[in-house]
Order: sequence, then C-alpha cells, then structure tokens
Amino acid sequence: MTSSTLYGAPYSVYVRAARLALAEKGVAYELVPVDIFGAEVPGWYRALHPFGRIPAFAHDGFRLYETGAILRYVDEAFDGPALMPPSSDPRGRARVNQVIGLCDAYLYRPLIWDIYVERCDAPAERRAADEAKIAAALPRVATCFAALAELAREEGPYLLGAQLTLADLHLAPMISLGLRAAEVPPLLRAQPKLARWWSAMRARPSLAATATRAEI
Ligand SMILES: N[C@@H](CCC(=O)N[C@@H](CS)C(=O)NCC(=O)O)C(=O)O
Repeated sequence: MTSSTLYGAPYSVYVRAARLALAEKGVAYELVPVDIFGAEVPGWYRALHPFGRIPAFAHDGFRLYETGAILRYVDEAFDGPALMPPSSDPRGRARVNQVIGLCDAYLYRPLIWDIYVERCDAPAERRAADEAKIAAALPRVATCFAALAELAREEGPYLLGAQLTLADLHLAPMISLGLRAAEVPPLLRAQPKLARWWSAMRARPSLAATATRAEI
C-alpha cells in the first residue's frame, strides 16, 4: 500500500493542477491543508517547501515541490492514462513543456494576481481594485491567449490534440479562476480554439471533483 500526500489549499490554482493530475491518474491521496495566506507559513511546511509556496507532494517518503515536477512525477510514477505524449514524440512532449512554461512565466502573474485578485478579491478585502494594474495586465493576458491558441491543435478536443495532457491540467485552473473577472471571458472568446478547449475541459469529472465553485 503506497501513500501519497498533497499539501496545500483547494483555492490555489497550482494545488488544483496537482489534484487534477492525481484525479486523472486515479491516485488516492490525502490533502493536508496548508494556508499560506492565512498566517505565518508553519515551520514544518518550510521543511517541505523552503520557498513557502503551495503545493508540496510526498509519495512513500519521496518529497517534491514545484507543480510542473509534481505533475510529471505523478504521470510517470503511477498507473493510469498517460498524460504526456510518448518518448517517440519529442515534439509533442516539447509542446506540453512549452505550455507549462508559458503558464508559469507569462500567464499566472497577470491573470491571477493582477486581474483576478484585483477585480474579485479586492472588494472582499474592502479596498478599491488597482485599475491601472488590471489595465496593464489585460494585453499581457491577451498575448498569452493568442500564443496558446496558436499552439492549440485545431482538431482538439484537448489543447494539443486527442490526448489529455499535463498542458491541459496545468492551464485549466488558471483559466477557471481568471474567468471570474469580467474582463477575461471576452479575451477567451476572442480565441475560438481556446474557448472550445475550455468547453471540453470544464466538463471533465476531474474539474468538478476539484472545484471550489461552479465553473463559468
Ligand atoms: N513555482 C511554484 C508556484 C506555486 C505558487 O506560486 N503557488 C501559490 C498559490 S497558487 C502560492 O503559494 N503563493 C504564495 C505566495 O506567493 O507567497 C509551483 O510551480 O508550484
């Protein structure tokens, strides 16, 4: 009997990406709550993740952080459907890694922090949204969406074709949260391939199983 533990909070897009991979592989795991925004990051968690971000993952004593690494490990270490193209398809594998890198480097900060947090969290925090931050982030997100649509395969239903991959699972939580800001749905609709992809993704049981609210 093996044991898998994911540390983090369900609201986090990165934690959700890891949960999606575990769900799609059919891996049972314990979700240990770590709320990095609530209070001081607990010392025991710093030992798992020296940068204090979420998620972290442990499998039979093997500890790992960084979501991209967790996703690739979950795909390779467990049975279940492959979430990467085979090694005979280096270009397909490179595309998956490219999408994951694009999400981390160019999409996460403007979409989640500059748009979602400002538009949706600021009112709950009883402060005015930083409109200049939102305005500056919109073209950056539009560029990401255009780049993703360029990489997306016409035939779908998933981003890179018929196979569900880690690229879909890394991107979906960011899109799901970002769409809650009123400015974002029109940006998605402007890229029909990406909009079609999201329609396919939002219907997956793994999305429903990891949702904190109904999808938009
Ligand atoms: N590079 C990290 C990023 C993880 C990350 O930024 N997670 C967010 C929650 S979605 C977080 O922990 N933020 C806390 C902070 O920025 O201090 C990964 O891939 O796991």
